Amino acid sequence: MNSFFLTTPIYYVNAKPHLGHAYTTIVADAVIRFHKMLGEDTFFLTGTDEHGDKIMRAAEQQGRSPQEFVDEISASFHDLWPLLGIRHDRFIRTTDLEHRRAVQAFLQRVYDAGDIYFGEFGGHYCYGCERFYTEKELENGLCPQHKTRLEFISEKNYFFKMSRYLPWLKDHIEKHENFIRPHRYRTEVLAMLESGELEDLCISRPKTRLQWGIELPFDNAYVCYVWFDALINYISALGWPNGPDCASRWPGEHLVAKDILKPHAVFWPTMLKAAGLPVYRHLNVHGYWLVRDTKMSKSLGNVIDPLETGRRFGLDAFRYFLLREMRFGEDASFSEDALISRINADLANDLGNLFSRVLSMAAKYFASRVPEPSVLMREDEAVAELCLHSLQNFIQLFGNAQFDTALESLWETVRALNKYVDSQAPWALHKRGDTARLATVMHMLLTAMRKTALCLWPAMPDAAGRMLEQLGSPAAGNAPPVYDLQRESGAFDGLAPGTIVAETSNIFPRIDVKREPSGNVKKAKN
Ligand code: ME8
Repeated sequence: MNSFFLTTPIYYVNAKPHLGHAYTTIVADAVIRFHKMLGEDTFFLTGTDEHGDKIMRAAEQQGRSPQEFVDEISASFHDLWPLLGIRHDRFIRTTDLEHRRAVQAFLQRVYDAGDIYFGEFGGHYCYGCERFYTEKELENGLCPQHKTRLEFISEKNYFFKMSRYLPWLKDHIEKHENFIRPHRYRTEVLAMLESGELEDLCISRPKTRLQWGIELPFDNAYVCYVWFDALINYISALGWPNGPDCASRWPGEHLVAKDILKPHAVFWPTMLKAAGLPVYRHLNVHGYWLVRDTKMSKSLGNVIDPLETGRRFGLDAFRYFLLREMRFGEDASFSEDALISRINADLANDLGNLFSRVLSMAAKYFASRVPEPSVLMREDEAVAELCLHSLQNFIQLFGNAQFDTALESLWETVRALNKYVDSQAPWALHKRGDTARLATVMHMLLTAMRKTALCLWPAMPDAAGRMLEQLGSPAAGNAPPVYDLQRESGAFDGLAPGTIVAETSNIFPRIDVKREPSGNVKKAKN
């Protein structure tokens, strides 16, 4: 069995989770579910990043000890994920003992190999980014991310000889087209590598300045730089260096937003190479969720609460929206208007309507039993072909991290099925007493609806489960996988004649909006 290992970033615990974190983790959950349906042995890792100045300062501001502070915020991430339908296999915290040991083992290994040296360093330090900036990287003297004035710090530190591995990295990226995807980020990283701006990486902080970190195994006056510590979570969670899971599950894939492209695309692969480990398979990079054209972030205070939004509009609809609305790799705008439009257009009108009209016709004409089809006509064959084609497209696109286009491809079938209902007019066939033709049309519709529902399980596990149940198929489970997507896309089958289906369906009710004079959207009660 193929194994598939996927990670999200481990989130900083300086504030509570917001829509941005929820997006990455929901996408990861959907990708994991998709790979389960391909019959793979999946492992899904997420967690929290708990060391460093940023956390230390946030704890100090609240007058609390760092440990007490990180315990509370880490729990708010840990406890949120199941409420968003997310099922991870492991939640790692960088304050875990096994992680700290793995980081020390990693440091020692790279040190012993001669890739860590001691030297003097000066740079503009941003506490928000937890990194030094060179003069060239500043924008008008300010941090390019946080737009704050930076402090110049000069001190003795340990360095990782990253520059030694940069030619190898460039070569690797050039040879593996999809190593970093979408392509715009691959291009960005290659430009970074060609610019000559990358140097060795400062990987320590003197304890005189920071204590909240992992002590270097070869010098107890220093702690490890938070990024060097954090990236190692991707293997420490698998029990590296000695755990058996590491050998069977690594290399995996990563999912991150563009804010942390450089540590994942440059630091991490060179660190792995220096430690003699294989590099990851893919780095999947998405854009930012914007709110009124500004990046949503904890520091800007314009955050959307994912739990509240999921509860108000329905968790499955919310998950669908996130996957469908953002073109993976590009920025997207979040607004309740956009969410409501998607729910009403795609879910209520297209998909919900299809289910409700077809199931009520099946109840009326065949007492809710799947009828036996008779001879297929050209238009029936076209429906079957389109359905299988869109499933195959879906599999290819979803597997290639093009989630929005994958769902769009499914909707081609959903819309075509609604048109097929209109053109075949089952009510007219019934009136004419053409039962054989009516049975074929209804059979085609129910079979295609079942295939569509299967593909929706990764994005909308609950709703897809209910759709499948309405079609007399068991809801997809977590393990072992009930449905084999690859096989399902190869034959237009799956619904045995005689199967009992639901009499009605109302999975995605329309949301009626009333506008307040202020322009705020108010959700009307259903
Ligand atoms: O960077 N839009 O943690 P972090 C989309 N601890 N995604 C967003 C987002 C937005 N507006 N805001 C945040 C860190 N994210 C490090 C990672 S990994 C070894 C260490 C998501 O809490 C997105 O996944 O700042 C982004 O990459 C991540 O949160 C940053 O989380």
